[in-house]
Amino acid sequence: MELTRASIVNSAVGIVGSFVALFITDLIIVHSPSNQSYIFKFNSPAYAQSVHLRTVDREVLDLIRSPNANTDKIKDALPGRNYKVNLYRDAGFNRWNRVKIDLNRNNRWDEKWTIKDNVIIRQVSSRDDEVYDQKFVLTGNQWQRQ
Ligand SMILES: [Ca+2]
Repeated sequence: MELTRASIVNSAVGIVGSFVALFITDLIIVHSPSNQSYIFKFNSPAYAQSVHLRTVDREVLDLIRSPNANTDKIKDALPGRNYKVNLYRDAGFNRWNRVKIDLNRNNRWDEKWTIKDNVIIRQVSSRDDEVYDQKFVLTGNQWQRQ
């Protein structure tokens, strides 16, 4: 009898644990300069429209600030992430000058960035339909909505 009860409790804990794990993988934590954490559901408009630097922002900024490889394009420059990042160096530029980001890897770009004269502009498709209806400019460690 006790064994049966214990195994029922174990099963229940296992099931609840699975749901918690599923829930956690669907979230991403964004750190603000004040170290306060903002939690957004991954790929929600709130995530895409965040003015705070997200993990993806920090990784892309590291990429575009590092010296260029000898190529004009890198597909999936951050493999293994939930998001896909392509880098482009157009004619006339000696550094990466465009970035495309697919936040949920559904083959529709959620964001396109342009970098010119050290100004970084981020255009966001808040509905993930490649219609870029939001615009931000990087100012210090925050995105300034335009
Ligand atoms: Ca997408």
